[in-house]
Amino acid sequence: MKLLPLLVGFSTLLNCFYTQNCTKKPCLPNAKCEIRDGVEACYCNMGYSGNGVTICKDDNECGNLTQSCGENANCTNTEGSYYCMCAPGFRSSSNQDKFITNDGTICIDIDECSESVVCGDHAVCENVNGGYNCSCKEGYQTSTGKSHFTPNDGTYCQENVNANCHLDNACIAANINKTLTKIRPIKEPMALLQEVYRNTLTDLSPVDIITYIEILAESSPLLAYMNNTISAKDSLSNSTLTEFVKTLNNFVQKDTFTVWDKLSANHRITHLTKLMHTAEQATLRISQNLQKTTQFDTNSSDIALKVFFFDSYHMKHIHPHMTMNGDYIKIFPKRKAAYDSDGNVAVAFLYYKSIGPLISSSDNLLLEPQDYGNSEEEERVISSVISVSIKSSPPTLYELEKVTFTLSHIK
Ligand SMILES: [Ca+2]
Ligand SMILES: [Ca+2]
Repeated sequence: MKLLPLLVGFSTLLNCFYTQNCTKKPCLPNAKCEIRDGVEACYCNMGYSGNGVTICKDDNECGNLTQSCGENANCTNTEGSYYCMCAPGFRSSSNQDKFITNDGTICIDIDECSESVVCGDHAVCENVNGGYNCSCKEGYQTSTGKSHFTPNDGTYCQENVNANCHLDNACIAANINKTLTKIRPIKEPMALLQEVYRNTLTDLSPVDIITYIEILAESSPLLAYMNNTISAKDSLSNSTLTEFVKTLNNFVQKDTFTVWDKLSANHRITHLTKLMHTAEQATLRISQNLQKTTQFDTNSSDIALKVFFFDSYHMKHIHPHMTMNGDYIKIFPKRKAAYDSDGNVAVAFLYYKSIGPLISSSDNLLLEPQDYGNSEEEERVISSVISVSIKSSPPTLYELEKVTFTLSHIK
């Protein structure tokens, strides 16, 4: 189609100098009699093709090439001609609705957000190429459940009940029950953990955090469930522990601190404590499924777990400890005259890299320490947090003499 303007010029030239009446044949109305290269004949007008005498058929300029009008434009064929128009969501650079190929016109995205579209109350508008999206502001959700909408599709933004109900115990309880009903049918530990992981990966609200901590706490006994016929209990225990740590990490990694910050210090410390307690219980329970003496490690970005499992015959030779980023913890069992009872021991160390600020008694945990002045009652944890939990069977098999910690300051 790049040839078109050139052809128009050429044709005009011919019209000026060579138009004559044909002596032998009558030409069709959309043809002219001309002498070209010394030959007198009927020639179809620009935009038509044929012999000029019996046929002059419209050229379909739009059909010859794809995108003959350029990007983001549509081509319309007409009798003897054609025109281009910008696609919906675009406007022509010349401000003329119609244009032809290569006349310098391009189609530019319309910024609906700044020009015309209002997404409605509690909504934000995002301009995109060829269109725009409306979505709800934080704390609001669409009435239709869609993530994006356009103003005329009947969707509007309403208050997100879940995001704001952390101050209301009845609302939290209702949300926990609703989620439990959805999750209870999942009986297989890995599937359950994967479901919680998926639901806590992004876009957590304060009530999500509370709800899923409750779910984990309630499911903690189930996480250790293994069908007795399972022969590979060791490897299943290891993969359950890995999945568990990966899921826990969703709750305590630094991205979630803005969500935790929306809870009062009391709520925050209560639920975080519940999470840590659940982590200890669940890791011990899962570890007790191990069949042979084991030392197992798993890490996520903000949590590490180290598990020791051994029987009374190996007890003398196992020294449970954990070293992580310069922090160190070791436990010492009571010396006994003889390790003569049969039984086994599970020890689980959990290392939380970043949760120090979450344990702060300040209601504004995201403030830097120097920003909240000289409030002397303020308590802040300035190291990572390590816990150790022990379960022996029988319970008297492994009693502690002492625990030693070395923790470095967070810089
Ligand atoms: Ca045409
Ligand atoms: Ca746009």
